[in-house]
This record gives sequence, C-alpha cells and structure tokens, in this order.
Amino acid sequence: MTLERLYAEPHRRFNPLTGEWVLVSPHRVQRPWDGQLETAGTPASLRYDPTCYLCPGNQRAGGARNPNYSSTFVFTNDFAALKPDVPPAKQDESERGLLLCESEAGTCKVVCFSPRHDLTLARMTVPEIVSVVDVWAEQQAEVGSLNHINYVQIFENRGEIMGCSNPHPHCQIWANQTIPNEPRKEQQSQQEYATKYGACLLCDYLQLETKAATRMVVENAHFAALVPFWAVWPFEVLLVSKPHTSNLGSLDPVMRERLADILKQLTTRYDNLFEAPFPYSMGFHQAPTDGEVHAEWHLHAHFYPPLLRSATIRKFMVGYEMLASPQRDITPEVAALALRNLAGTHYADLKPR
Ligand code: H2U
Ligand code: ZN
Repeated sequence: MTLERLYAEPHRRFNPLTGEWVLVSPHRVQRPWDGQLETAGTPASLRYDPTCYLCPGNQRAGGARNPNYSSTFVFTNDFAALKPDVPPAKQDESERGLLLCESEAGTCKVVCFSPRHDLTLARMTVPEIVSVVDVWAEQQAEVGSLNHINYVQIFENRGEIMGCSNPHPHCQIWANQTIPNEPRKEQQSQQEYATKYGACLLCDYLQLETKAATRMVVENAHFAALVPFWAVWPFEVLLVSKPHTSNLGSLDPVMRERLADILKQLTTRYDNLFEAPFPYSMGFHQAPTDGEVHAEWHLHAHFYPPLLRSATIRKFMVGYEMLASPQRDITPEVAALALRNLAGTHYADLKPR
C-alpha cells in the first residue's frame, strides 16, 4: 500500500516521545456534524485594565500590589499549588503500591510578559519577546538550582476556552521535586533512543521532517515549528531547537532572539487561521534540574490548541479518547499545510482600520 493510501484510511501513528499511539480517521472530516460551538474569544482592547490583577500598579487577589513594571514581571503565585516547605514523607498502607503517596515540595510563579494588558505573543515585537525568553532562561536556571527542585515546567494557557480567564499576557512556572508524568515519559523515550541508536531522538526526527517538509509550519536558522507526525490536537505544533540543546537556561543571545522570532511567527499564523485570538496551552519540555547531565534531552515546546475547524468549534477529548486512545480527523499533513500557507503578518495589521 502507498503511504498516500495508508494516510487516507483509518490508521494509527506512534508518538516516540511518549510511547503512545494516536488513531487517525481522515474519512470522518466528511461527517455532517461539526462539533461543539463556542463563542470566539475577543481580543482585549484596554492597554491598562484597572480590574486586572496582572496590570502594573494593581492590587492582586492575594493582597500584594504589583510594581509599575515596564517590561516583564515575575511573582510567586498567591495561590500556589506547590510549596517549598513540605515535611518529607512517604506512605503505602497496603505495602503493594495500592495506596501509595508521598509529599511533594515545589514552587509556583507567574510571569507577566508585558505591562500591556491588550498584547499577546503574536502582537509583541521580537525584542519584547526576547525579554520574556530571558526571564524563562533565568527562572529555569534560578529555580532549577534550588535543592528541592528537580523539574521546571514553564507553560502558558491562552483563551477562555482553555480556562484562562485573564487575557493579560502571562505564563506560569510550576517547579517541583519529582519529574512530572509527561516529561518523565519523554525522558525515558529519549534515554532509550540514545542508548539504542547512539543519537538524539529529536535531532533524528527533525532531520526527517526537514527532508519531508510536509509537516513543517515555519522555521528559522535555529528553530523549527511543525505539526508532529503523531499530533493529537488538530493544530498541535512541536517547536524544536535545531542545534541539540537541553534547556532554556543554556540558550545564547542569538538562540534567544531566534526563539522569540519563531514564537511570534507561529502565534501570528495561529491567530490568522481563524482571524481570531487563537487559544492554546503551550509549554517547554527540557532537561530535569536534578544535577545529572541529561545529554539525551532535546529542548522543545508543545502547543496544544483546542480548536477544530473555526474559532468557535472545539475538539473534545471524551468518550473513546478518555477510555481508549486519542483520535484525530484531519491529518497532520493537512493541518500543517493550512498553517504554512497563512500570512506571516497578523490579520489585525492587514485589515483597514
Ligand atoms: P491562568 O494562567 O490560568 O490565568 O492563572 C493565573 C494564575 O495567577 C493562577 O494560577 C494566580 C492564580 O493562582 N493569581 C495570583 O497569584 N494572584 C492573584 O491575585 C490572582 C491570580
Ligand atoms: Zn492586565
């Protein structure tokens, strides 16, 4: 069977980073029912919102007041899910791993990208995004150097549809003692691949994608954004560094500028897809900060947008997906083509005012 024919029929694809499979059902795109309708997010219009807990000078829900910051601003989450001072303990009443629990120390931070309430990564300039990348690199190194921190997770939730109620451009950092599930799976896969082939999984994968070009969305000299072969979400993107590097803290100024550039290019195309602010959860995966070398780790970011075929139709991960396996309708190749063909200039700048 040709690859083309295989891709046109129900098939499953393997995710070598997690060791999991995704079911692809391209023929289902023809079904009449289109999915759940939602209201599209509207761009924030105020440069400063007196009711926003992230705007400069405003009081937060926790009582503290934000400084009059002019670039980025980092603070410890007032409602942190993790705390540094947890007494260490581990228990399993069953002694068979049936009631296993252990204490977990950590910290949670919030990073404001800009004092401007109405901006997003797509609407910020590259130098402004470089300031954000600098904070990420700084935090990764600083938080990661703490004794009780072995993994630093940087992530951004955008859009009401993703449960983010505040449009002010910001991300969160959750850092903790143990390596969380997703990076742990990826660590195991990268380690096994390195042992088996004496090469880096993502370096090898990127080489294949560069050659194929069918799933590439945008690239620059140091980063590539592509719809991975095994993507679960319709417009999922994997952002990979071209040089083999294991964490944000080790990026030099040139790499930081190129990362800012690709972030702007990708988020601009996302917004242009449905000519609306594009919701997503994104986050960086990088080497644990447990004192080991971790040469197997290759820095990357995942973008998981929930949208299906318009700004108001979302994909739900329910039913078969909750109970058996994730599934997608349009192929990653079709999604990549749609994103790749979009203008690199933001739609809001192209429209007559
Ligand atoms: P979102 O990224 O999901 O919008 O969450 C923002 C975080 O900001 C959330 O974790 C924190 C919440 O705990 N927060 C504060 O730390 N202080 C506040 O005054 C309100 C919200
Ligand atoms: Zn604000």
